[in-house]
Amino acid sequence: MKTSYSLSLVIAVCVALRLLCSCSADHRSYSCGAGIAVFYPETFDSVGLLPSLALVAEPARVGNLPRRWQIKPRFSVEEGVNVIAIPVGKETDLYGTGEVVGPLRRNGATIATWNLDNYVYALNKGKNLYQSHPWILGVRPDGSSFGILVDSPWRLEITLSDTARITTEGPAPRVLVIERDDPASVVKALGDLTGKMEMPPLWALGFQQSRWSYFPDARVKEIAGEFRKRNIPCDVIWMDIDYMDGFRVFTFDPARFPDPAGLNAYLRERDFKAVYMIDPGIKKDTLYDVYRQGTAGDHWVKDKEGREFNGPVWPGPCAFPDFTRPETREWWRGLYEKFLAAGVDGVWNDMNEPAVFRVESHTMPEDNLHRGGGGLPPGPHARYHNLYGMLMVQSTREALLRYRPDKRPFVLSRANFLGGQRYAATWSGDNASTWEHLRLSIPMTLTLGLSGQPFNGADIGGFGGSARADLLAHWMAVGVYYPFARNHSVQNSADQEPWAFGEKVEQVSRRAVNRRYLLLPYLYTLFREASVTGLPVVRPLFFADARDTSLRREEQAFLLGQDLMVTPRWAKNPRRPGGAWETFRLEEDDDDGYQPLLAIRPGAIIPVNKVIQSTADYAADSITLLVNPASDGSATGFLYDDDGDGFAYKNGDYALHRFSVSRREDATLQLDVERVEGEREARRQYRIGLVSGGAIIYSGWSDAATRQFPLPH
Ligand code: MIG
Repeated sequence: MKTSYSLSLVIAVCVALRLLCSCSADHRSYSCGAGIAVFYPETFDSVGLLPSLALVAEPARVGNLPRRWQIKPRFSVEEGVNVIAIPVGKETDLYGTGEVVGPLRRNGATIATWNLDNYVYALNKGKNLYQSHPWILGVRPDGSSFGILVDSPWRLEITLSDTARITTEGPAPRVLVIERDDPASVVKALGDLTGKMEMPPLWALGFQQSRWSYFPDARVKEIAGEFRKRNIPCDVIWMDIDYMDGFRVFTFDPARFPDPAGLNAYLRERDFKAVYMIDPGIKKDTLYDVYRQGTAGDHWVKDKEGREFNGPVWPGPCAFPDFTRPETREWWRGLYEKFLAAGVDGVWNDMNEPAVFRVESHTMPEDNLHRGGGGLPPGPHARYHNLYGMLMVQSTREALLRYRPDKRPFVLSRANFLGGQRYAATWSGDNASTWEHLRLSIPMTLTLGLSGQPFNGADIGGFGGSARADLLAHWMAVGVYYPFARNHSVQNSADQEPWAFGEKVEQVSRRAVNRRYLLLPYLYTLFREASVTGLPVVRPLFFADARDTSLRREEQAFLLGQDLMVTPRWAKNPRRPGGAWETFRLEEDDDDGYQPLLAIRPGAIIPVNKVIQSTADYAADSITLLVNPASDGSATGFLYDDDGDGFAYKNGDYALHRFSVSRREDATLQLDVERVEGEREARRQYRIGLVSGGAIIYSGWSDAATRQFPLPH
């Protein structure tokens, strides 16, 4: 009697302990880093979801879920559909969700993750475009912030409300949650989890000119010539689809582009780079060498019966490389060898959602088969659809690295996935030449930055339809602040080069592009910061003060880095962060009613250069430091400097300089320059441009590391 009593007591205690243990040490949710937790659904289909191509590493358990962890996903199944409900709080402002149409603040919005060729964003109300980012950034009234990463490449629907709701017909995914004190720290943590943009070549930060398409080669030369003749700085000319021989990728039209190497050399001599388009659809043509190789190597995506899948794109019926296969990616890399040897500087991967014509889905069937390999399991297209573009640009980037090991790759991709900033820059696809899309481009570039992709921009002037003079002028004036700044337009539209609408628009455009090149030292420093920290290049105004809730909806004015505020001329009642931001002009005569207002943060120093016609002339040897001293007279700023290309910077051949300005008792400003990182030596002179009352008051030049400048009155 006594024995059995104590035995059942022991059993009861054991059961209770086990229960306790499983509560505090739940195998389904745990900490995987400081302020980062992962939550698994009860049944987790690792074959359907792993390996994660969004994350750079598997989230390893470092401890139990901290007590009082706020954001906890709840998993359930409703009518066969997996549902995740995540209470995020009534007062929280929600952002992120990547490349979609809509306002910066995304409360109340529903988006879908399903890469879609979405001409002028007309399909599906713009709920899904070319790229997918299953990622939410939440900012609470006190500025404390969180991030929610739904680690699934399958189609999701995400509704942003007090309780965020995610549904998927794919397997129930795990969810990672980041907790930080402010939104910038959350975005940095996203960069740690999903990787960062590698440092691009400096030329990719220059202004770029494109259209569908410049041909023949004489027209390309003419466009390049116009830029130089008119003194409008420009770094890159883009070759769209018509350079190809009958839309066969990796070929050149023998009549229109008989001598691509000659054309590229011509451009290079005039300090232009040449970027060429490559699409994934391979023309089904048994005389076409790439198609023959792909067939011989069994590289094509299969239909559900296991036969070669064909779908129409530009060249007519096409086969599509199965980029989930390591052998196929290796073959794809190899195709670039000869192509790059023609002097191609960068690659533009388009149509890689993948886009397929004449079907309602605009893509291939979801039950097409991908074979995987090298750790990726075989799976239906539904599993790999959102990863198709990412896998394509990964191998494109690797090809550039392989065949031009001394150059930094530049790849632009239309489709991609969360984490895809590791491989390619992006643009927001086929926008329209409308005022609405000009305005929309700002929340879109901000949102992509908040979703891990710093290197992005919209087609300046708009793609679909024809721009009008005034629209182009305003678009040039604002577009030069996109991290990726390229004018591009659809075929058969009115010309929209900066000079296409006459003298006035040309003058506005020249001033705008001049401003971008003047700001290049600052911009390049921001790209360096983005590549190291994952912070965006353009940032929403609320980054200036995460606790000022009045900034949370501002999507006309924005920040370039931390120190420069850009306010378009058409902004209606734009908000301003607190503090003595100073508005200034970069060039004496640049107030034409189009150029955005620029303002410098109190306590900031912004390094600017002189106007140059391309980055080939960039020499950070005479730098003007724009200074807006804080109330105590102090200011700080940074300048990153390296070769502008290549990888010597990875071995110390770079410099990060810190500038500090302080006010001295004798009413002079003292400038101290200190190299805080890197070993690169530079002979450089500086002057101070004190920003005051809308004007800039310049000191003389000095090359001393410490120097006093008289305080102007
Ligand atoms: O079906 O290559 O978004 O920038 O000019 C259109 C032609 C295919 C779509 C891209 C656009 C490009 C166009 N491409």
